[in-house]
Amino acid sequence: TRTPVNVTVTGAAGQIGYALLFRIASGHLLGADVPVNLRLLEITPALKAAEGTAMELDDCAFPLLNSIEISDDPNVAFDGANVALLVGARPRTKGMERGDLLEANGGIFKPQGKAINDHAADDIKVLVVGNPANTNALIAQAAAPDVPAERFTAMTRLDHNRALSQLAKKTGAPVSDIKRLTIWGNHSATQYPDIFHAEIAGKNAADVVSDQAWLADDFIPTVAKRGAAIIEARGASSAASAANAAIDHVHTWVNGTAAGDWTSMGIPSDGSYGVPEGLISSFPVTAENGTYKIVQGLEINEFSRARIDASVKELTEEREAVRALGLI
Ligand code: NAX
Repeated sequence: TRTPVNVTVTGAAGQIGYALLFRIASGHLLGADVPVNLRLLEITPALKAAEGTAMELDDCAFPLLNSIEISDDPNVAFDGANVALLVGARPRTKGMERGDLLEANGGIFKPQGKAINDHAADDIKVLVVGNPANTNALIAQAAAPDVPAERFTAMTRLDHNRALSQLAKKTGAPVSDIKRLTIWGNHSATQYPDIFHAEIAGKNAADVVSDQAWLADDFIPTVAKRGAAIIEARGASSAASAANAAIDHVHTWVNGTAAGDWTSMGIPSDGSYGVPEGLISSFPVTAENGTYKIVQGLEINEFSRARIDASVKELTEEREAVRALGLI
């Protein structure tokens, strides 16, 4: 049998944690033949709730779940971690300034990055879900100088999946017919879902839609503001769909993209497509054998260029702000 993989989940007692842990334990994260050791990190007051979730995990008798450990110490929770899902974060509360939000999250992601640096396994792969995800990933990465920078990623897969679904609805095509969609930039309202390179059953998606007004006034804002629409409807933020996207992100990273397709991941820029080096921005990527590559050579039209630049500008400002706070 295979050696179990150590998977650390932070914010394990939260609502995304609750939707995520059972799918990791049932084999959806890494594969139906890969046993896992779950390491749950929570803040002290939430340890009891995490224990309750662990009791339920026990009660599922998952054949692939080798062990569960719960801790409020990042040095313990990240010890030997092969995969880390950083879900717990400080949400923006009413009246909170951006600087305060970034500072509060720096207090979470800087020590977690250091603990990953000092204790995680050599093959560690990190996905940051907790918002502001791209900049939190940057903070964690900066605190982990011994870990290759490209192992720190931020989640835009939920945005990617939302865009797939909206495009499928508009065109009547099944989502499985849609390939090569891209989310560019920040996981925020400035993100840019790009259909100009996407294909629907082999035909260019922008040609199939051929409705510029729908694209600019409906599709892009619907995808970008979907999180707020879910809160409005549910009275709580996206949880099951966010957990599903986290599963998709790691599964694709580890097991690869399908031939002829790509996905979207927030990753450290190498300068491609004019995105300043080091910013953690969403790109079209392919993955193979546990590593990913930015899809190169796509032609970026004027419509796309302006939107990518606007989102990248926001990321640059966030980087400046955390730099000024001494967080990177
Ligand atoms: P919850 O508030 O339900 O859960 C967060 C959990 O994190 C809590 O149990 C809390 O005790 C824990 N936590 C806080 N600080 C911690 C620390 N230092 N170490 C370990 N655990 C800590 O939030 P939930 O709905 O689960 O959302 C989690 C994060 O995901 C939020 O930041 C949210 O904004 C973000 N999201 C990101 C998305 C994305 O696409 N990238 C989409 C969904 C979601 O909005």
